[in-house]
Amino acid sequence: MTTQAALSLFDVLSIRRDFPILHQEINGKPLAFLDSAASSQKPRQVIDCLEDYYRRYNANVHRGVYKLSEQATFAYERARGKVARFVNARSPKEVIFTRNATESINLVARSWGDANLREGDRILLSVMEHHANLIPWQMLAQRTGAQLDFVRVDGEGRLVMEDVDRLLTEKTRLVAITHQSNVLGTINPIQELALRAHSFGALMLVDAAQSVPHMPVDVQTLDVDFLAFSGHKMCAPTGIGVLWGRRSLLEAMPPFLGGGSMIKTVDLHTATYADVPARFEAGTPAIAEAIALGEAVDYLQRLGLATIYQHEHELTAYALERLSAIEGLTIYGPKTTEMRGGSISFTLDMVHPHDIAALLDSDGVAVRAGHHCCQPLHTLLDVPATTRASFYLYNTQEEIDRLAIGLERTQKLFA
Ligand code: 7TS
Repeated sequence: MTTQAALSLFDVLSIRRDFPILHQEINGKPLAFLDSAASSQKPRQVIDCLEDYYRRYNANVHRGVYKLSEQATFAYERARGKVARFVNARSPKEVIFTRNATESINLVARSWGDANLREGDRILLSVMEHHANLIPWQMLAQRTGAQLDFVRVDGEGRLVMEDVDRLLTEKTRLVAITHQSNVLGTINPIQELALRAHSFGALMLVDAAQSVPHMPVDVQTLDVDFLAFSGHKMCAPTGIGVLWGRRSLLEAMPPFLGGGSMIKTVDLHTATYADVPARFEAGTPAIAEAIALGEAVDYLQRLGLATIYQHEHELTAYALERLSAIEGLTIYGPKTTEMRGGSISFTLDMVHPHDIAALLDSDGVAVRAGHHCCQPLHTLLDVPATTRASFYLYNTQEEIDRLAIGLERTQKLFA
């Protein structure tokens, strides 16, 4: 199928009509939003859902016996069910609402990590991890005396799988690796990694912040133990994230935060804790945001994650082709779309990544520049920063043309 044909099957123009924010001018030019890896835009269905909650049934959950509280509780728990089905969890009890992927990973590090890790234990990470899947393990290592090992990446930005074989031992208690790199775009072989981790008795945690929004993710097929992701990267509001965990593991884990809603009984000196997931949801949760996450899941599922993935795949192929043709431009990460998602980071000779982003912004093209919270990876790539374009379901070929034209102009300006 040609790129044009594939794109036309996916009715991107009608999808764009769902996203009010896209229909505006920036610096006198139509907005081309190419920074969805940082945070996605929201369709009107999700915005309306938030408003509907506050207008019609705003109330705290799991406490009131009155109508509004029951309605809010029902909608909040229904959203949990939608998320559970979305990742093919065995039960909604395996879904814990957090603030974001960062908090989900910290929850595992604090709760499971502190209870289970000892001096001499090892945690296997990769050098492409976002700080969210690095710092919590550094902190855990400092608390427990555990040590961190790192799988390297090759010149194409792929994990060096021989490192996995070399570094995985009986001492490894956890493998924590990203499903899709937010810098390189690399999609990692999670199923294979989980298989190898389990063969050494280690658990497998997946940072799915960049995969769940973009492709079908099934925790049973992947056969992993923990999966963390954020609502705001998948058309939902900020302030809501998810930790999926295998139920037997969650049930054995101590609480992360203490407070209301996470207890069974309390006296002045001790308490017993609620069952999962309530045990891990202390305090008033992000009710509206969780309900709107459920709406975002409905929205993505109506289109189909395989279809969304295919659309982004076509856009990425086109972008790789266009950007590779620009003189002095270096792309970091896989140069083909095989096992690759739609985050493309690059440098342009003689031009600072921030200047590129600023010049593109003057054309209405929004991209991110910096180390993208992956400073160790940038150190290894031997660049302080890159510029990154990232795509989602509402992006078009025409926006990639504008990116490429803007980059060609920038290159000429600085040549
Ligand atoms: N993991 C990965 C792979 C990410 O890309 C991000 C956010 C996170 C974890 C953390 O997500 P949060 O919602 O908890 O903040 N990545 C980016 C990015 O690439 N640009 O801005 C945020």
